[in-house]
Amino acid sequence: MTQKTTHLDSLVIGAGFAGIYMLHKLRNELGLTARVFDKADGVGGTWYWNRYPGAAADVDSIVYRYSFDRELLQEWNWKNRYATQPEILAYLEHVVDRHDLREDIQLNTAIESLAYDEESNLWTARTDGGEEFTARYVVGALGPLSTANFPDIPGRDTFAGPLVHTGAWPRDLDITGKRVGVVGTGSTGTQFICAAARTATHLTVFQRSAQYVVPSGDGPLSDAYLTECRETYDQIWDQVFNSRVGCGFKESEISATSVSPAERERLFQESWDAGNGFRFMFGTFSDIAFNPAANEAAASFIKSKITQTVRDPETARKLVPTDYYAKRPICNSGYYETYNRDNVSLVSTKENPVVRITPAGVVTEDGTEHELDVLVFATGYEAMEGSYNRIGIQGRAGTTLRESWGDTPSSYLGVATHGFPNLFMVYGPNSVFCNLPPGIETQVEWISEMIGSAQRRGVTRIEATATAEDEWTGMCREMAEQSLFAQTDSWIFGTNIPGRKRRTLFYFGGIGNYRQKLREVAAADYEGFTLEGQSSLTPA
Ligand code: NA7
Repeated sequence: MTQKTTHLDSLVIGAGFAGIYMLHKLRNELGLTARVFDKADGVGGTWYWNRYPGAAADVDSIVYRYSFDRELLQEWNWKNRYATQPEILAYLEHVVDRHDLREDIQLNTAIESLAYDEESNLWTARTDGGEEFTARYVVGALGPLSTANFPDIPGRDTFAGPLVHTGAWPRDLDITGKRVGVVGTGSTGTQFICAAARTATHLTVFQRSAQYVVPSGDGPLSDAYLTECRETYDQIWDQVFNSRVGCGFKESEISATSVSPAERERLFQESWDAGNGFRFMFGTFSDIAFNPAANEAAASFIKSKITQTVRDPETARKLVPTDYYAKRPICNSGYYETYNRDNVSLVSTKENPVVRITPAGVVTEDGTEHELDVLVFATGYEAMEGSYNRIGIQGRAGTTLRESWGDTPSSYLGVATHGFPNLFMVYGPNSVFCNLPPGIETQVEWISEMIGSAQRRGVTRIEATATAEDEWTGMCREMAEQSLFAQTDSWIFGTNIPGRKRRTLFYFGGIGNYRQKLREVAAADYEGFTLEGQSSLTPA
């Protein structure tokens, strides 16, 4: 049987924040034929899959959105300081309809393989439904956190009730009146814990590492505040795009060790009262993530809040973290207070490890069988390379991306990797560590400008050089090593996955500097890329 192959100018994988905007750029602005593929039956990416109770953004909603559609900034208002999953999904659906993108989004379709052919200079994509597409440009908008880390605990498949990962929460799963267990206390787990405690009969938390959690300060946004934001959006985005973490607050420029202990306490308390994890880490002092003494001051403040809040001393002891305050900062409404509820219990799996899962629940080393109706894994993701390694991607000379990356995934500028011409990534390895919507917008715009420039000049092959990629990777590594983040285990360095070698997965220089670097590379005629060829987009 002859396989029918459909040719597109460009093909995008993933229909989340990145893929939706990429389609708009490629099709509506550059005039290319383009199609987005997503294995889900709806758009939204992360916000499609993460339907667990309590799922919400923990960056202020006024900047957890696209900035490019200036009219939409005036029309779409969030209700609360933080947007919930259903609200963000509704927003993304609205953007898709507003820009007439739906007809070029093919849902229920996973791309299983991608292969580059040097002669034709085209990528061939095969789907799980047996379809075949060719395209000059491929953009991976796969989401840095989309491949679930699902620990292989003995007996995992024997559990009698629903056993779910938060990143694939079933639409019909209601935990009201159930005995629920949750493994994992990252930003997902802590959100889930606060919400689940309110509806479950009993919630058992299996905690591996205690977390530093600060209040979110969530609440309704007043009309006056929303009006002010609508009137000042130009300034708001200007600040976001020239900042470090892009979360919409003024970042501190003073060292925690340059002020008196009383002043430090005052600023920590002020930030604690205002709420938000990024703000507490980057808005109070400039050096919490870098200077051990500054970090210790912030950590002590949070630890004192834990022991003041949690009534049972043994529970409080387990909740007090022992490592640096140097993971992705977390905030929530009433996290520590949740442990004062009669229906919540905490198991420290460092002290009392989980040994197996049975049909009835979870057995810990002390012999206790924790009986459960629902078992939830909030155990995070195989960050960055996980989603790319799931697709068989073959570049030049048949080399696979998996082989090329080995145990150190890398890229040039977070957007391209040597040996894989015309393949771009939104949030590939060593992209900027910041609020994701502005980070994503930055990359989508830059990639589409580069493709647009290639189109105008008759360039048909764009490829990162090995040297540029090595330099970028080395620089990201050196920068990360100056941060205390490098001294804790988390998905930011790939060390949440057992047996993984520590690797740097982010550029820690801030979104402002990152954008500056992108501007410089573009101004130097895409320095670090080779640009070749003179042919039309449509294959003969
Ligand atoms: P995270 O931040 O990776 O958190 C995962 C949690 O699961 C964390 O508490 C882990 O403990 C725990 N974990 C992971 N594997 C295991 C095993 N095998 N046993 C017990 N506990 C385990 O994922 P999230 O989904 O919360 O957040 C990911 C990002 O999504 C977040 O940063 C936001 O940007 C959005 P650990 O701390 O590693 O000891």
